[in-house]
Amino acid sequence: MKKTWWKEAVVYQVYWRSFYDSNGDGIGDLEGLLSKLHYIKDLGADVIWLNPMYQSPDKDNGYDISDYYGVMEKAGDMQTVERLITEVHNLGMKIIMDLVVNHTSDQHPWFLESRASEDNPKRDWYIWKDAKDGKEPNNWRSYFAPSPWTWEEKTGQYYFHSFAAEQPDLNWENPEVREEIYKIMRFWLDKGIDGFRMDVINLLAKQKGFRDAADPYDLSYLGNNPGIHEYLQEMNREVLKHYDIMTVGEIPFVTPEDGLLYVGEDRNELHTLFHFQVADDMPSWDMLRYKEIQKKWYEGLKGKGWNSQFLNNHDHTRQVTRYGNDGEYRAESAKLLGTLVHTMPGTPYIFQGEEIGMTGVCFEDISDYRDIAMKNKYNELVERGEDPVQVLKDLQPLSRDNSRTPVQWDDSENAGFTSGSPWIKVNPNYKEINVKRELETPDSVFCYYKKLISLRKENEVMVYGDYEDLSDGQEELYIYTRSLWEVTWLIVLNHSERTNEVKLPEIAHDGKELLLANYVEVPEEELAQKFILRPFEARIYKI
Ligand code: TEU
Ligand code: CA
Repeated sequence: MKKTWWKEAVVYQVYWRSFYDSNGDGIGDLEGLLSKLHYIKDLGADVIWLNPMYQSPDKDNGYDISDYYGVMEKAGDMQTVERLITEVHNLGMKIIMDLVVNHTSDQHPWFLESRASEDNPKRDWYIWKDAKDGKEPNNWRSYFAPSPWTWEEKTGQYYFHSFAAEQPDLNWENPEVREEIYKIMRFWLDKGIDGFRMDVINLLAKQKGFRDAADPYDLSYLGNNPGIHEYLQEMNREVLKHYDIMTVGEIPFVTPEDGLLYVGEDRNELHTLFHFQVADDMPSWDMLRYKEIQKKWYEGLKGKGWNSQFLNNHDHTRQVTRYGNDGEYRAESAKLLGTLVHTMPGTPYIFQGEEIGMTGVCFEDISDYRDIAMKNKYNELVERGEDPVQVLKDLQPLSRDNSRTPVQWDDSENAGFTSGSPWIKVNPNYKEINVKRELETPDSVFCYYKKLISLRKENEVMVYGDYEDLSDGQEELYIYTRSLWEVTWLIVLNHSERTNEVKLPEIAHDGKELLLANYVEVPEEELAQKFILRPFEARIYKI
């Protein structure tokens, strides 16, 4: 497998509006990020993934863009972005930005033109369809709305949106659209950014005919449709291959089989991808399922394509709450999950705040929630007659706002995130969980992450090593190796609130060197064949 910088990198995701507010308006901003770059550098991350900061009415926190060449006022301005790129590079890091080109804002001038009249030259830049028997053209649902079709009275047609009505989908069949997007991409790459995280990139090609779905709630009809690979290969030819960058596609509904079509090294499409077999499809921890997913992806991509590892982002509940234990074993389980993400094959991602073990929230009132997906869903169900209290309760655990609360910097008011009033409530546990305290505590989650990351830098086995699961069928224990040439690492994890006995594989019977552990004291006189793991204990050995 070819060695590249983006395989060896650790990516740190900055959801800037919740990162750090520099001017007291309650919203994080790029100036705030600039002032905290040293923190990210100190952690050891190599690449920053910056969520969208383009001009936008901000209905979906920047994923509804009205000007791809402009910067959202809340975030900063073009000079700040340029300074950010320079500063990140000066610190020896790289920066990738979101590319959101499946849809635009309904306020984008292209859409304003498109909706103006049926004969407007931009009409075909979006997807317009006649009504069918006086109703929507098909029975599909959209991510954020009951239907992906919104009626436009003026021209008597529906337009299509995979997400909210304020996010109309572009028509990628139109070559003018594609050319325009490539121009935008070159503009940002020429400014010096180091790549793109490509928002729902497998949704660009739509199903021919828009036929009714057997199960409208299974949204997979939205993605992986014929034509998608031609678009991505064209994008690669026209833009990507001319730069030394990294591209990571956000690819819902993808399986290891079709994943290779996107990231196969001989395919000339993308470098790596986010699949959602864990984050979207595994609501709570399920060890057997997780192992199965990892195994299939490893075997599917081995030697041919590259994976990404993450357990949360700005769309998913914080990992320690969802997949760990955010009570008694918060620090231990946060470290255990970090160990997993950083020792599984693929490029690891850290979502801001994860490195201090931030937890999810549960707001008391729907008015405290900001996320359009949550609010739309709530309204839909309540309007349908369901009990508002129950609806809120059902939606809370997986609300995207769970992970969007401000980064907790210290124990001062608003967790030191802003001197004003934060755009979304701060998690009340900031007095206990905050960066300041983490930096002062030698065995904190932050310090553990720092060690994990530096191990990766110093040891290629963690990046390029073969993976083998030695714990098939075990529901609480995970024992696996990574090996490269003569080097073998053994990772042992106990994902449980109980103590468990681990029978070690024969290769690990003698001569183990402990590289990292998430408990301070590790008994020295352990048996060669087995040892005891405490709740959420994780260790990495060289054997
Ligand atoms: O997310 C796509 C999306 O629908 C996710 O909510 C979903 O959980 C998963 O990632 C894919 O199945 C992207 C952005 O990350 C999200 O913030 C945007 O709201 C959305 O696209 C629309 O642009
Ligand atoms: Ca601000």
